[in-house]
This record gives sequence, structure tokens and C-alpha cells, in this order.
Amino acid sequence: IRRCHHSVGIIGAPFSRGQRKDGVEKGPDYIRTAGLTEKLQAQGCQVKDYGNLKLDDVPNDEPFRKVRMPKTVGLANQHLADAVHTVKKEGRACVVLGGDHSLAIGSILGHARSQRDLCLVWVDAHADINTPLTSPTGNVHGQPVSYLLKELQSKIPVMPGFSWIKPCITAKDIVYIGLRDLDPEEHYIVKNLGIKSFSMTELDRFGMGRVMEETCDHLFSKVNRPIHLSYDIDALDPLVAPATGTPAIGGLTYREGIYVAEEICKTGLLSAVDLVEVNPSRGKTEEEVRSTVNAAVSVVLSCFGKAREGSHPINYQLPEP
Ligand code: 4U7
Ligand code: MN
Ligand code: MN
Ligand code: MN
Repeated sequence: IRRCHHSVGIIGAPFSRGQRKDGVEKGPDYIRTAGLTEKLQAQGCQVKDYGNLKLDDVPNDEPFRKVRMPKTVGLANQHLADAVHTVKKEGRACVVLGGDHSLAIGSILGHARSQRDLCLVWVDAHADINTPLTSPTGNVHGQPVSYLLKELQSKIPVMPGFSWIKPCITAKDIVYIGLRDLDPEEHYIVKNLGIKSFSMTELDRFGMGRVMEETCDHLFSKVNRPIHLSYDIDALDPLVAPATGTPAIGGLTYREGIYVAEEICKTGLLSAVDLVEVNPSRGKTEEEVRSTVNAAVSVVLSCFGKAREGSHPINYQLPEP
């Protein structure tokens, strides 16, 4: 039985300051222009588009050690957390269109305000769990998970723009899918905290069917909980989704990427989704941009009931001759 959220709230978060490449702020509008709302409606969802957040640069935003634009990133996430909280209060499943992955900080904290027992499925080539002190780049899009984890709180320095952030998840509440490009410090953290992780190696060993079974076993062994799905488009192979800031070869096929979303939908527990890191400026051709944006739209549609086996209204009756 398929129990999907039929009321969806969309927030556009045109934010790029969690990394250095221009263009990722255009993600939300490209995804909308590809017809996301209309297609969700056509498959039976009731959609409210909350529009794009106004996310401005904070002046005099000097780096904190290596971390770039901490005040700007902190404030944008504060606004996003409020917006996600509003969508959840109004009883909708929340879709955040990014923007770069630093947005997961605000998205997950806003979600956790109304859903205290949420769990996190992180689909990404990267673990995004650098602390501000391990980050090799200083880009916050490689760090969001570190701010959210209770176990890492003692490793996070006090930073301008970040003082409102209180960690809301524990290591056992997370499952990673699709990892293939981790910094050594990130690998240490994932192993040391015992975070459940299905890298591309486990995917090759088990197949995506078993990976999704074990993901659900891990997260719902005791009790069912709301799911926050944080989906970085670079989890997909660059052959499918090339228009992204940090592509990594050897990723999920289109089919595997869609399968993750279908299975999450089938749990009936999906409460919020981030679809991030679509960067139209990184496409070398129109076709590369189209392919990436279409993949992003398809992932969201599958999250909310689109099934490749087909579907029909519950009370459908064949026409009588
Ligand atoms: B994304 C990186 F060093 N680990 O921290 C870093 F390799 O949101 C990349 O997953 C982070 O796209 C990628 O900057 C962030 C780097
Ligand atoms: Mn990534
Ligand atoms: Mn990411
Ligand atoms: Mn990326």
C-alpha cells in the first residue's frame, strides 16, 4: 500500500555562499521552470509554493579561521529554518530547493522544531561532515552534518552567525547513501561515531534493493519516525547530473537514484526533502543542464508518489460498453 504525502510545500532557497561557484542560486528557478509544481499536481499532490527566500550577504563577513562567510551562511539558514518550520506547522511535507548543501543546517533544524524524533537519509557523493576545523576548503556545504550532530558538539568552535544552532540529531539517526569522495577526517568521524553508511562499495556489493531495506531496518528498528531526506544531486553519476559544483565519477545511475526516492515514499514517513547542488552554470551544454534539472525533478516526483510501475485512482472504474 502506497501512502504518500499529498500536501507539499515548496521553498526556494537561492543560496550559494556555502561554496565558491556561482550559479547554484539559480537551482530553484530552473527546477520550477521544468514544471515541478504542475507535475506534482498532475500526480495528485496538493502544492503550495512559498516562493524564494530573500537571502542577502551580511556585510563585513570575514572568514572564521578557514570558514568562509559564516555570518551570511548562518543568517540564511536561520531564515530557512523559520520557513521550514512554517511549512511543517501548516501540515505539509516540505521540499527545499537549493542552493548549496549548507542549507541542510537550517532545513533540518527547522524540521526538528516540529518533528523532534526525525531521522536523516543523506544521499550524496560526499559525507558533508567536516568540522570547521577539519574542512580542507572552508566551504560550509562540506560541513552541515557536523553542526547537527550532538556527538560532535564539543568539536565545534563558537562562530559568528552560528550561535543559534543547537545540534538535533545523533549518529544512529543517520544513514548515508552513495558516498565515494570523503576527506580522511570525515572518514574518521563516520567510522568513529559508527554512522550507518552505504558507500558505492556497499552499493556494488548488495545492490540498491538491499541497501534500502537495511536503511529502513536501521532507522525504524524500534519505532517509525519522520524522515528528512537530504538529496545532493551529485549523488547521481555525472553522466546523469553533470551540472553540479563538485561532481564525482562513479555515482548512482538514474534508476538507482529514483529507486531511493520511491522506497522512501513507500515508507509513508517522508516529512521533508532537500534537493540541492543543482548548478545550471556548471553544465557544459544546454543538454547537460536539462539532464541535471530533469533528474532533480524526477527525484522529487518519485518522493511524492510517482511510481515506475504506474498508478491509478483508487476508485477507478473501467468504462462500460
Ligand atoms: B557537497 C569537500 F574537500 N569535502 O569539505 C569539502 F572535497 O554538498 C567537498 O556534498 C564537499 O557538494 C562537497 O569542501 C559538498 C572537499
Ligand atoms: Mn555532494
Ligand atoms: Mn552535499
Ligand atoms: Mn556538490
